[in-house]
Parts: sequence; C-alpha cells; structure tokens
Amino acid sequence: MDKEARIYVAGHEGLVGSTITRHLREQGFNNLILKPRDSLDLCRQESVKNFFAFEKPEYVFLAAARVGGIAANQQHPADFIRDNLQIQTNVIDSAYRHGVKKLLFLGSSCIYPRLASQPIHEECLMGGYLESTNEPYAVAKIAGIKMCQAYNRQYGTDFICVMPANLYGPGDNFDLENAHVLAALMHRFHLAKLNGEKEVAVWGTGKPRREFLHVDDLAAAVILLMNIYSGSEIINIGSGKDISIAEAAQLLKEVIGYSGAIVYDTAKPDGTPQKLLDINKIKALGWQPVITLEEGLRSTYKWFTEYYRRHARD
Ligand code: GFB
Repeated sequence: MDKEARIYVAGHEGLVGSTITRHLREQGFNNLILKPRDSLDLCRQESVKNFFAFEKPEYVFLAAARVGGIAANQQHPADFIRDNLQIQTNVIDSAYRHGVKKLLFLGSSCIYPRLASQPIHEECLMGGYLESTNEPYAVAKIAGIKMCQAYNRQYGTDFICVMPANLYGPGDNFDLENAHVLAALMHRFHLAKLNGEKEVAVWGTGKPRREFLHVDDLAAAVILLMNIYSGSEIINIGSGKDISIAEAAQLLKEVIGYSGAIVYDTAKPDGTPQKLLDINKIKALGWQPVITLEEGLRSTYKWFTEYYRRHARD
C-alpha cells in the first residue's frame, strides 16, 4: 500500500477497526475511508454497492462484524449468523465488482473444530465438529473464508484471511453480560472493588484455556500482511500462549486491585476447552507479538477507568 492509497476500514468504530485505523494513521496513511455505522448499514446490499461505486477504495480491511462473548453468541444465534453473512457477502462481493486491489478478512479462532489438536494449525479448518456455543458465528466466518478463496480462484482477486485469537484492549465492549471474558470480568472486578463486594462470580469452571491477544499486536500483524502477503491460505494471529480462565481471573484481580474472593458459577457454560493457535506461519512472515498479557491488561484497565469516569460524569 502506498501512503496515498484509498483504504476502507469497514468497522472502524469497533475494537479491531478503530485500532487498525489508529495504526494506519500513525504509519502515515491519510487517505482513509471511514463510514459510521449509522450512515452506512453494511447489511444492506444496495447501500454497500453504492458506497463502493462512489468511494472506489483500493484496499479494504473487513473488520466489521457482529461479535460478542459466549452469552451473546448463545442468546442471539440468528443475529450472529445473519448479520455476519450479510456484512461479509456485501463487502466481499462489492470489493470484487469495484476492482479493489486487496481485501483482508478477519475471521476468528472459533472457526476451528472444538477438539482440534493444540496448538491449532491452519490446516485443521473443517476437520471436525464446531463448538456449539458459537457455531452460527463460526459458520458465518467459515463462509467468509470460503468466499474469499472462491473469489480468488474464480475471479483472480487478492483477498486474504486472518484468524485472530481472543482479542482485548482499549475500546473493547465492556458489557457485563455480552462482552468477551476479559472485558466483562474487568468491569465486574472494578465494580466489586468500588462497591466493596466480598466476591466476584466467574462463569464456568475456570478450567477452559484461552489465548489472548492485545489488539495493538493484531493491528500491526494485519497491516504487515496487507503489505506483504498474498494467497488463499488462512493465517493465524495469536500471542502463542494460553492460560486458564481461573489464571486470567486471578491476574485481573491483581491488576485491578480487588481484594475479595473469586467464586465459580458452574451453571454458566465453559465453551470450548482450549483454543491456542499455531502462529509459526505469521512468525515466518516477520511478525511477533510484543505485548504481554499483564502489560496489556494494565494499560487496558487504565483506559477503562478513564473512560468509565468520563461516562459516569455524562
Ligand atoms: O470470552 P468468551 O465469552 O469467549 O469466554 P469464548 C471465554 C471463557 O471465559 C468461557 C469464561 O469459558 C467463559 O465461560 N468466562 C468466565 C466468561 N466469566 C465470564 C464472563 O463474565 N463473561 C464471559 N464472556 N466469559 C467466544 C465466541 O467464545 O470467543 C465468539 O463465543 C468469538 O464467537 C470469541 O469467537 C473470540 O472464547 O468462549
């Protein structure tokens, strides 16, 4: 990408899109095309077609998606499969029809089989049954990958697909019920600290293992790939380390400075037992994660408390 390239970041108001946008600006890309959600509904085919016809982006980061944690996925399976299929179909097809030079599609580590061998290599895709708590979302993301690969094969497009581990960072959704685990627990521990509560409930058994990646590390990886990688093979992006939910909760408790107890609500689902990605492929392309989980949680918590204070005053 040259610095004057017309780059569309779809989903620039979300965790991933906003971070990619900030990194692009920091690297001197100033010809960014950003459309707020309320002025372009990516689920509407006509609107997306007209937008591409008018704006003619050269590069597209497809970071727009309906996302959420385990509870949101379980409670809104129809919304997750429909919105994601619509958004990605509209954007990928318009990118082809309007001559986009290159598109990067963001998937998720939940596309892999529930019981894939660990660390999960890219070739495990479609090798077994999916985790039931997020199957509709995963199926939509798999469809996105297959669509990019099919367009590359039939139309000769340059559409690439990356599979990030569980992401976190400033700008995340911190909803107590619908967010992903680190953001939800950060909020819950914070409130417990403020209100002097004696215990905090962590969902499930605490035994599942997750690989967490700071969104700044992800943004660096996807911009690198947009610049140097072409091909239909999907690429994992992770921190290379996993920890149990119990360990993550303990770390959060320390970072936040909460002194009460952790209890486990085993009526809530555990989800998939382990998700640790094999990141050798992206490492061989010259990227590696630099933000440790502890550092990342500390800086995210700093951001969260400032945000929380500002919004409490509104
Ligand atoms: O982050 P999370 O919702 O994502 O949950 P998944 C991870 C683990 O944390 C599960 C436990 O074992 C949860 O039971 N957990 C403990 C909690 N306390 C909490 C809490 O307060 N909130 C949440 N959310 N979890 C998602 C998928 O699965 O991963 C999405 O549903 C997406 O589709 C995303 O792929 C990356 O890793 O289980």
